[in-house]
Amino acid sequence: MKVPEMIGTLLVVLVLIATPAVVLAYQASGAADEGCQVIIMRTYEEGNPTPNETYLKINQPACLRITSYDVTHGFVISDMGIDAGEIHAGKWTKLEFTPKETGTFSYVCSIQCSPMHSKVRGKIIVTD
Ligand SMILES: [Cu+2]
Repeated sequence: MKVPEMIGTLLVVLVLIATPAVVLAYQASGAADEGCQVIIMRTYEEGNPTPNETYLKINQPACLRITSYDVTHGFVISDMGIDAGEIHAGKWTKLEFTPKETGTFSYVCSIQCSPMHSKVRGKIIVTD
């Protein structure tokens, strides 16, 4: 094989491998859903969910993409009647809803995730 052919073959192989890898990495990053805000659940020992405060607008469709940094967590916003179910490490859960009231709403983890489980919480802040 001549050098230009080798370079051409190498480029084709690189594109064939790189394209799916980039697409998968992008989807796994949680950035695939534009307009969704990301919440990463963590045990209290690992620093609690980040960010700890998430800002939403009243009467505007909200989208949260939630994942876990460590173990399986739950995600419940009691005052909004929302339960996102189990949040698994490395997997993404998409939550869509429209806040109908302004205020600060706590969310909590609903699964025994660590000895300090009852302290795993964050805030959803809905503004005008
Ligand atoms: Cu927990």
